[in-house]
Amino acid sequence: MIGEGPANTRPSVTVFAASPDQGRGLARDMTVRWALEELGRDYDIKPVPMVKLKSRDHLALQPFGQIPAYQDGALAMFESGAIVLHLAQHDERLLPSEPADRALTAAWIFAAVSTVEPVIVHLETALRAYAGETWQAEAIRPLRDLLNLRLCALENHLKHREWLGEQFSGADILMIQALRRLDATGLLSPYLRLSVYIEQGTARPAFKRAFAAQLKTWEETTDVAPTGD
Ligand code: GTB
Repeated sequence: MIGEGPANTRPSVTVFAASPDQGRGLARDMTVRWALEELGRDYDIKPVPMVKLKSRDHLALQPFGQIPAYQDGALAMFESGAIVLHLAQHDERLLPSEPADRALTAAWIFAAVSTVEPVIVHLETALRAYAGETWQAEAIRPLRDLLNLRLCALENHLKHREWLGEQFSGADILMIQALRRLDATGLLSPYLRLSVYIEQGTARPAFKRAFAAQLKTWEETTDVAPTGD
């Protein structure tokens, strides 16, 4: 543990009451759950029904009306990347203490959320929006090209190393979760090293515990009718 870490408090994470990913662990609460599991921290979940996402109460926690939001004692924050960084800052298991490694790992955290993930999300959005259109392939070409640039760069970076930095870190959690969103698209198939990288991450006991927990949430929690703000 480095510096003033989270004490003996029990954090909570907002999650979809009924995730549209149907338990595939693709919604971003999975990222936070995985980080917490790597640290062996217990946590509560707060399921939010879809109709409550834009309620005043939830907007006070997450200004964009999204999940996840994170609370720990007096601390309340949002953005999965920032939450992982917050958790990692206090623990070498997710962010090394050696200054150069630490700075580079932080760079990879930002690369995951700002250089790689947005391209994946924009492509997903375009695939959905243009589904069934004869011109879909042409319309998404610029996004596919950009995605391939990003994936080639990552494939090359990982060619001779196990993880993004010198050790497994919060950056790998964020990057692997972003890449997992491509699973069903087939777009990862030319990238053999990236496929193995995802397998390495998802084989970790902490990933498996987080995955099982979010699946249980999906199986057990039903979305409920609105009751007003
Ligand atoms: N930048 C924010 C962060 O990293 O925390 C983005 C948060 C975000 O996009 N949250 C999504 C959300 O709350 C859920 S994770 N959306 C509701 C809204 O915006 O109103 C994204 C997601 C949703 C569904 C699937 N799926 O079905 O496979 C995968 C990922």
